[in-house]
Amino acid sequence: MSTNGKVAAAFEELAVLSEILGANGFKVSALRKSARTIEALTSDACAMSAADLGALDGIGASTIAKIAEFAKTGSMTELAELHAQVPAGLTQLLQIQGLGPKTVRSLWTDLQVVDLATLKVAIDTGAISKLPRMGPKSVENLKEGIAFLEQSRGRIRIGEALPIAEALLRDLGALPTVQRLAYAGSLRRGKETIGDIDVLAASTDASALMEAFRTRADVAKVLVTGETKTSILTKHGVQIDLRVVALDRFGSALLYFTGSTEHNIRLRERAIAQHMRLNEYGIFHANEDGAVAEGALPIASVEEADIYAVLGLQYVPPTMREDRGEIDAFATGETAPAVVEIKDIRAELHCHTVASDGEMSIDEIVSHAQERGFHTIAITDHSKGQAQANGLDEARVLQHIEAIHAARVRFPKMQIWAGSEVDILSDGSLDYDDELLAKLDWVVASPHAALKQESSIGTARLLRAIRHPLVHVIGHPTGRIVNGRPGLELAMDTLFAAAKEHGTALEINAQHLRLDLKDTDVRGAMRAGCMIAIDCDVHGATDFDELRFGVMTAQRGWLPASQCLNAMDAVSLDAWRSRKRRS
Ligand code: DGT
Ligand code: CA
Ligand code: CA
Ligand code: ZN
Repeated sequence: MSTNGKVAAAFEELAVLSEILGANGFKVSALRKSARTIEALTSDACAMSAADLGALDGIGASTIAKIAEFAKTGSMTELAELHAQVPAGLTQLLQIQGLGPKTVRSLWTDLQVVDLATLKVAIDTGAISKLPRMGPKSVENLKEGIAFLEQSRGRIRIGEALPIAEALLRDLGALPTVQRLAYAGSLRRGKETIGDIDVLAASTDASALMEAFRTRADVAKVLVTGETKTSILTKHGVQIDLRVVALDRFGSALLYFTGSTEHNIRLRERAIAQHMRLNEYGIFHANEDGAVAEGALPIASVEEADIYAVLGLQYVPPTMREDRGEIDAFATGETAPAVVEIKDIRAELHCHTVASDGEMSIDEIVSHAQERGFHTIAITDHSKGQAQANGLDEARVLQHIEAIHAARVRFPKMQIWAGSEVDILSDGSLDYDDELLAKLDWVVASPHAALKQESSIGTARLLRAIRHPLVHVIGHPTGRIVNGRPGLELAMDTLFAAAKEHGTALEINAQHLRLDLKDTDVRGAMRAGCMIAIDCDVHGATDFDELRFGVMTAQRGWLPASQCLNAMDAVSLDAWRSRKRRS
């Protein structure tokens, strides 16, 4: 947030708290007006003279004094005083759709409601109906608002957030006045869960842009709106922050709002050490006392890469901006780590046909893989223990192998392997015997049940599968579901060492529900020298699109293409496959 944004937010907060405390309407609207005026300023309010501020519409002496105090101390005494008078849980109620400061005040003074819990009590006991304008319909709306707030708290999976952001960018990008548009934040960094979606835009008509954003069909509630920032909640409970920035400062704003905060702190420290200053408006020369001269133009601000270059760094991909050693690794002159990219992926090594729980026939899956420019596909339907997924018994496996091999004549350019996703049973044995496994071209072994085993037992179970000479890859090694279940708690370093020793690959299951291995474990496996398969675990045609989540997770684990099976050429991959079973 820029200083103006912070000052405006402070005035808005003053207005809300005053209203809850029962201040007169003139005072409340004056505070709101100050907030809007400051928010819309094109120069830094804290750096403006009292005379210049006073000339602005709606800015009086007390506002000027508060801005001066904020410029000096970074806070406002009055704000702290008001906060001390209002229970913290009370202001949180404002997030409930349709609940404004006036009603919150009545809830507090008439019914002694101080937070969400006491509000629920007031609703359950019927006390709420004592308030004016609280008929049965309003109470019903309030209940819905509470349920919605509770459900929308917390983080959503990246696979849910990314399509929302893409649809938004498509819509806003269609406005002729929009010059540049990007999503930033954790979404751009490819984190497995997203707190809120951050979008940046440069536009010749900011108010038309904000209007278009606020009035989209998907919007359930506008949380804040102003000239430079609008925050909304979607009907699915996702918060989206849209910020308008200057076109010639887009790169620095994108860098700032992509984060992570920790990465940005490192960059700012580096700037200071080189007598420069980095902020969301650019990278600047600093004068003797470390400040930026007023009106100074940035050394770089249009593209992120230029700012990195000024700092003596190569461009750091967003997925690696977590302060996990990337600043040193990307210093100019170093050989920066090159991570695997979507375009490197040429094989899918884990997929299911209608034979088990997939939606496509063998030919349909193979043609999808071919259309995506892949050279290899391994078809890996479930083993017999997965009865609910129509897992194949021995007789069906033998038929299936023949059917898969028969497809080779119809797809002469594709390398097609008959495989299985064989269940790793709770003791680490596999769901098929070795004789059958040996007949398969490709074996992915995965845990599906008993995912709450004690760590030592789970680790021994996985170790047994890793050591099995006929297994190529361990599929979704922990069995976790993002935001769903934790999965097996394993001694990862032990598994990585064994996987390296036995040449068994570990999977990054690219399904956004799984992302298993997760980013930090990918980093561990990468360092241990393991081979990694990034697989979409395809059940339907759209699952191929999950690849990007797997690749971002791989990048977050610094995985180079050279350690990714799916990035090998067809001949090398086939050689790896046969060598694996000989060793
Ligand atoms: P999230 O939304 O919880 O998944 O995580 P982020 O990383 O998207 O965080 P968010 O939405 O709070 O802010 C987006 C980025 O903006 C964040 O990664 C860094 C930057 N940023 C926001 N506020 C601040 C701040 O007060 N200080 C610093 N240094 N950076 C900030
Ligand atoms: Ca965010
Ligand atoms: Ca945000
Ligand atoms: Zn599976």
